[in-house]
Amino acid sequence: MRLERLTTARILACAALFAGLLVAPARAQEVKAGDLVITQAWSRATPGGAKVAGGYLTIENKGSVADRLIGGWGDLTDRIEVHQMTTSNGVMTMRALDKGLVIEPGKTVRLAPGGYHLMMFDLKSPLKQGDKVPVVLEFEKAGKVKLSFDVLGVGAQGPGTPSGGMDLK
Ligand SMILES: [Cu+2]
Repeated sequence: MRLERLTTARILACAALFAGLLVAPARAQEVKAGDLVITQAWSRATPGGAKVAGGYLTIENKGSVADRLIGGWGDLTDRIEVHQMTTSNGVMTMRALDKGLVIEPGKTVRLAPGGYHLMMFDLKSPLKQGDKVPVVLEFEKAGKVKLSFDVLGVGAQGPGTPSGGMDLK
């Protein structure tokens, strides 16, 4: 069992290396808004008919006061909520952060699968790998910030990961 896991990890590490050799370093989109710097905004392709999709990104607060990510909307969705995924006693639960997600000064907050994430509701069309999905995110202090999610593969864990769906075109 343990051996098997190690082997899988090795294969994944290999795949990552291999992908890294083939794919030119992706120039990550960097969006500045006031004291905030937002990078690595991405989402996942939605399999047949799914009406919701997650959104992930990294937010750095270079300022001296806290800001708060409240939510947003976009071309394909009228409602984006900030959610938190937690696991307790083996059960995963998701809840909306009604008061938003605080980005403390000097800190970097990463929204990623299994933790904080954005949730796009009532998608008007499916997300396809390779698409860019324009959204507007609303912050308490930085205001409305335009950016787009890079749509990766269905099982992607993030940009640049083996299953990240970096296309080789
Ligand atoms: Cu959610």
